[in-house]
Amino acid sequence: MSVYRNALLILIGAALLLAPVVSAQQVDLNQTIIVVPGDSSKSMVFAPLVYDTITQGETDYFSKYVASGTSQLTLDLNWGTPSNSLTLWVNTPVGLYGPYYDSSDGIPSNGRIALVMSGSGGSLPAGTWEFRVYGDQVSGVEDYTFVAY
Ligand SMILES: [Ca+2]
Ligand SMILES: [Ca+2]
Repeated sequence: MSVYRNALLILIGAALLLAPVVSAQQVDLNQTIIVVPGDSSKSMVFAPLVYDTITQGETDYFSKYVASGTSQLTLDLNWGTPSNSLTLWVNTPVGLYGPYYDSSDGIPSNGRIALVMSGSGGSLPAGTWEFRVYGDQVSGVEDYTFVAY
């Protein structure tokens, strides 16, 4: 009887281990997308732009459909107040990327996160991408723009 019980406990233990294993596999998939600093001097006048505001602890969600064969995606989150900290998460079809901070684009205190994501195999995973802007450390109400193109 105790042998069966031990076997059952091992099975339960194995089942509990499944969740972290799956997470680890998603982390490994990060290698399929390359993220590099974007060009902060570039104008985004011609790109579709969203405007929103954020407070401490708030999360804003945006999404974009990435067509198959898309080689890269430029992300530009701009709030312009370096004393406030906003972070950017990118939920791709192959896993969650982030958080990205002001410093993630190589320019640590300009209140802006400019990144370029590209697929290591030549194209990005197609599907709906979700972008999360999070109010990491925000005094009052911070306004910002965000664009993904
Ligand atoms: Ca908001
Ligand atoms: Ca920056």
